Amino acid sequence: MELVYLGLGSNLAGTLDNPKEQLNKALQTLSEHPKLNDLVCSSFYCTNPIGPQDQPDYINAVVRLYTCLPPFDLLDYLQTIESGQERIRDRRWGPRTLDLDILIYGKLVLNERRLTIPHPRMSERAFVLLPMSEIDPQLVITDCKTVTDLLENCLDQRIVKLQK
Ligand code: A4P
Ligand code: MG
Repeated sequence: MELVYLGLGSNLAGTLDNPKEQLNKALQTLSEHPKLNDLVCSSFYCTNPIGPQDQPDYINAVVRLYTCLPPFDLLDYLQTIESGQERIRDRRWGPRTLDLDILIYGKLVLNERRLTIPHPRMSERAFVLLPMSEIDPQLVITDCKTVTDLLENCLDQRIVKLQK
C-alpha cells in the first residue's frame, strides 16, 4: 500500500449546482473504488486563481488515501473521473469543472510528461499546502521542508476556508 495525496480543484459548475458539488461528486466516486482506501478529505477552500485571472475563484481540497494501484493506473482513473464530470482540456491553467492531480505517491519521484511526482508546483501553492496541513502538517515535501514551513512563503495568496 502506498500513501497518496491528491489535489482536487474546480471553478466551473458544469451541469451540477456549483464547483463544490463537483468536488463532492468526485469524492464519492473516489471512495467507491475498491483499491482506494481510508480516504480523508480536508476542508474545502475558496482560492484566487493562480495563472490567468479572467476566470472564477476555485474550490480546492486535498485528499489522503492508501492504494495498491500503480501510479499510471491511478492517473487513468483520475482522468476518467475528470472526463465523466465534463472536464474539457483547452487552455493550460484555464477554468475547469474538475482537476484531479496526484501530489505525492509514497516516496516515488517521477519525471515524465504524463506524470510528474511530486507535483512540481505544489510547494509554492497555498491552495495545496493549507488543506494538506490540515491532514498532515509535519509531512516533509521538498528539501526537508514541512508543509507548515512551506506555507510561510505563501501568506500573500488569498484563500478562505469554507464551512462544511
Ligand atoms: N500530469 C503530469 N503530472 C501529473 C500529476 N502529478 N497529476 C499531466 C496529474 N496529472 C499530471 O494536466 C495536464 C497533464 O498533466 C495531464 O495530461 C497529465 O498527464 P491537466 O489537468 O490537463 O491540465 P492543467 O491542470 O491545466 O495543467 P497543469 O500544468 O497540471 O496545471 P496545474 O499546475 O495543476 O495548475 N488556481 C487555483 N486557485 N486553484 C487551482 O486548483 N489549478 C491550476 C492548474 C492553475 N491555477 C489554479 C488551480
Ligand atoms: Mg491537472
